[in-house]
Amino acid sequence: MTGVIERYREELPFGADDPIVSLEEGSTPLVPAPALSAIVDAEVLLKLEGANPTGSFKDRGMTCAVSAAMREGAHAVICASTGNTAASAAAYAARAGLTAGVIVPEGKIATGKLAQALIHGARVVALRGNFDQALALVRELVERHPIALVNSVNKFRLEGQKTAAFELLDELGELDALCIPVGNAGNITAYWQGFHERGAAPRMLGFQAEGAAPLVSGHPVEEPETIASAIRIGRPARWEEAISATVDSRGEIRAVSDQEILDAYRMLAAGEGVFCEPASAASVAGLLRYGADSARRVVCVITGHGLKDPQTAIDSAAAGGPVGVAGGIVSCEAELGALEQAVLG
Ligand code: AN7
Repeated sequence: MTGVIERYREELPFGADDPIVSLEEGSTPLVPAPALSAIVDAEVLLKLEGANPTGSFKDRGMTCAVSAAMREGAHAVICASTGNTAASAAAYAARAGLTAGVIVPEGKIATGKLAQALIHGARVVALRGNFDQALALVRELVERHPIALVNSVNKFRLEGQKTAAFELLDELGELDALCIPVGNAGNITAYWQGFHERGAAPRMLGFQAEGAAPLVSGHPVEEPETIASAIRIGRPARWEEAISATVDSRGEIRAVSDQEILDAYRMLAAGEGVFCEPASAASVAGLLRYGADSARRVVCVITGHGLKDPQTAIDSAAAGGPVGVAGGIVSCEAELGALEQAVLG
């Protein structure tokens, strides 16, 4: 397979001679979700963006942002991030031989994402502040220094991420609704751009965590809070675009609670065999809470892999769940009788 620039080059702002930095992202699985389909009485499919090279949808945008940075002769890239953008920027910069700086809210990003940024050789800056402060500062920083900003305020990020909409249309022909988690609102904007360019208009159903839902309340949240650390964002950079996408598609942006996110997270893992990170489960939590309306075919975007955030999985499994997830770990002596008891008891 090829990366998204090669696959969709005629629909992207790259010529045949442009340098391309790719890890063969995109072309991710679109799997049916029979258990969910039965619950909501619609055909539900899951777009598994955690299957991208660094484990999230960010790679689609990063191949474009870093390729464009190379074309412009940049030597360094930088981003503010709740974790996944940092991991992706670090990987693509390493691939390109560029320096990467990532600014993350201190103590607030999942372990796997931190591990990725570090091992790919990025300079990791832990900011004593939240994502919104990090993004505001980094935007000022790039005004003063020749460093390419690879957050989704960079239009090449959206260009790359719109390819996920192309893949859905190429595979399904049509769909009625798209359920998607919303943080900085780049991805919902990119999907809508992709659908629009192809003349399609599924309803865009965006979901924010209750404690970080500025697009639902209509005003910025100064101190956003949610277990879904990836979408702990109070001042989305693509605010107007996200609102336009939902208005133009007759969709909506609504809130789900952390409890609903965790219930959906466990349901996906135990009921569908799909392990995602908590933020990704917001799309499914929203579908479960608000229903499919009249949609017959719904795609939920599963934005990041569950292995990004192992601690939440361990804590969550130990706490048990509504779908009968086994509790903690069963300790056992190295002896057959004890093992029989442990396995069958
Ligand atoms: C798994 O990495 O903002 O609405 O800095 O990691 O486009 O922001 C991550 C966002 C959904 C929300 N799901 O997408 C970052 C960052 C996952 C994410 C979102 C993010 P946007």
